[in-house]
Amino acid sequence: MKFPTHNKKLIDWVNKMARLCQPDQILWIDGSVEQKKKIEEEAIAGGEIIPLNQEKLPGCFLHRTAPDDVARTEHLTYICTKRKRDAGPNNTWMPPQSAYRKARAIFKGAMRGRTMYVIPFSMGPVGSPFSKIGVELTDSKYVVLNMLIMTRAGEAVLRQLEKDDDFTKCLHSKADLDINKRLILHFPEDNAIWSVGSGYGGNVLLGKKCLSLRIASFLGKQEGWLAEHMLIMGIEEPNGHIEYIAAAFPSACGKTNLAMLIPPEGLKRKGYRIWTVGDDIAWMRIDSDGSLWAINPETGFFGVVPGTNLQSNPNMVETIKKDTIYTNVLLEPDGTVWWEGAEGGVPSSGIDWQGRPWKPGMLDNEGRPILGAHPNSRFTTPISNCPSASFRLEQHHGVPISAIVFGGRRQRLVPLVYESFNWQHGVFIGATIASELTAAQFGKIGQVRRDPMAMLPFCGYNMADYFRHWLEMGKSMQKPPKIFQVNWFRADEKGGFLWPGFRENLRILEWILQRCDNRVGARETPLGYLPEIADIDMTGLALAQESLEKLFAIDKKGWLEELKGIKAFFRQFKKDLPAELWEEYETLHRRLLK
Ligand code: OXD
Ligand code: MN
Repeated sequence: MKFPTHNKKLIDWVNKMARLCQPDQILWIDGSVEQKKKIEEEAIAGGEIIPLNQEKLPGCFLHRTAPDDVARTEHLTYICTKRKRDAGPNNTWMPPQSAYRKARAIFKGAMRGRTMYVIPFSMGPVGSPFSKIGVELTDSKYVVLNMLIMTRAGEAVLRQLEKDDDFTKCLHSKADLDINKRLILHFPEDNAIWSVGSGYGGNVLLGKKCLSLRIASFLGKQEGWLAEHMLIMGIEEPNGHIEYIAAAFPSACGKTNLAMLIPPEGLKRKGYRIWTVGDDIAWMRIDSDGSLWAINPETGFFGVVPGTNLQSNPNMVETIKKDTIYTNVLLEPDGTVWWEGAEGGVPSSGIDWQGRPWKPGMLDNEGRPILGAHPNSRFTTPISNCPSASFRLEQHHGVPISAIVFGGRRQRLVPLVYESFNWQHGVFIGATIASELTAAQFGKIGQVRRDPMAMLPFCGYNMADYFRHWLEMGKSMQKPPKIFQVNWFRADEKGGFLWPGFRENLRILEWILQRCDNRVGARETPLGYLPEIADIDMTGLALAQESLEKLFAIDKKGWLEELKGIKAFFRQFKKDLPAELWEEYETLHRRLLK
């Protein structure tokens, strides 16, 4: 066959993988509108996607996954390093030889009767020193169409690969979509990813979690940069100056909503405006000015649909009106879509996410309501359609980061906001972030799961080494960003939220930015620097003084208890944990006892 590249490494690898998977044909994705259209038509004909009402939702499609293939399967996700120690205690490990052997047996002949698509893609602007190239081989048209939204894919990337032949080798096959033959394998030492047996985005859009977090975090450690599970947003201040922050939150804590918030009425008078750079992933490097700069390697949002409405996220409501692939939502009779928590009323009938007739109020065998959309149903949509999209998305060095924010969901203990004393203390805060599980999702209310830097499911190597890398990065910067922790979820004794959240969170970001250039003071506490309540602009927000005080209260006894959980978490890393983190632990302990 004729190859559209001279890159020998790429040609050899495609040939080798084709011999293994035995597709009927191979098609190289060039990124053209015509080719995309053709693949869409074939996907419609084969039932992989359903076109939606093109008047109301132009360029939009619906896809349904298999009912047991609706989320990332963490227990089938492996880090395959030669030494178990290098995967660390928080990853599931498999030795590379057995991983390849097991997967090869499933990939063998898996693409018979199908086309193998070759998707050359760039995470980050093509040719930027911040970017990385991957090539995904897949037998799924859904994957191709999603990758065309989420990444820069096509010919320009192949041209870049003529100059620099390095790329992440990403192999995916749906195979039989059998959960018993599903494996999501990462080989950081080979710069390779093999995913088989799934069609769910987080498992198969290999540029996303697999490359941009697991493999990239490993590359970042080797090359001196950071790949993080963070949103990036610009806050345009009343004087027109834009400051950028990067923020890490575990899943289901509102990253996407925060990244594109619309200022609350009370602050609008000041002229604030938000610019969205990214909602999920940040790649950050120390640039020649000695400070930290960040790009969002993606070009789309792959977000959770339920709960998206004008109250939670008006910019997203606007974004997903066109050029969007919906996965596992309800199909209405007029060819539009609906999900629980959508704007407007509940439809009187539809086809649910599993393709079955649906009416509101239907119950399953156990008497529970049958949902129209799966709770993890998704939209895949281009950032460029978002009304708050930053004008700096294509800039090769990204944006300068003034503040790093860590957050979790904590009903008690953690104040609404506080600032770390310095970088090392900030790394300790990030390393000990935890989030409470809600009864509806995971059982025991209040149970805390530690999720360092919100990277627990995404760090591609030993987290002790990852913490060390963070500490080293701080030493290499002339002007490191300040590090903060926020908690939008603190509750009163009855469990009611004390803080309204959503757009009101800008009031806290305003204080953070004022701290970054020393425009406002703070009080020193055992935890870090806390705001004077009067320094938070509360114009237009009626919140009782008592609630505000509770939001910033420090429960020393509770924190001493918390330290026990942190100690247990740190101990699993044994002697690998950087001494600096134990040092921070001890000094926090001493400050709390004073
Ligand atoms: C995501 C996640 O899909 O964090 O972004 O699970
Ligand atoms: Mn995420």
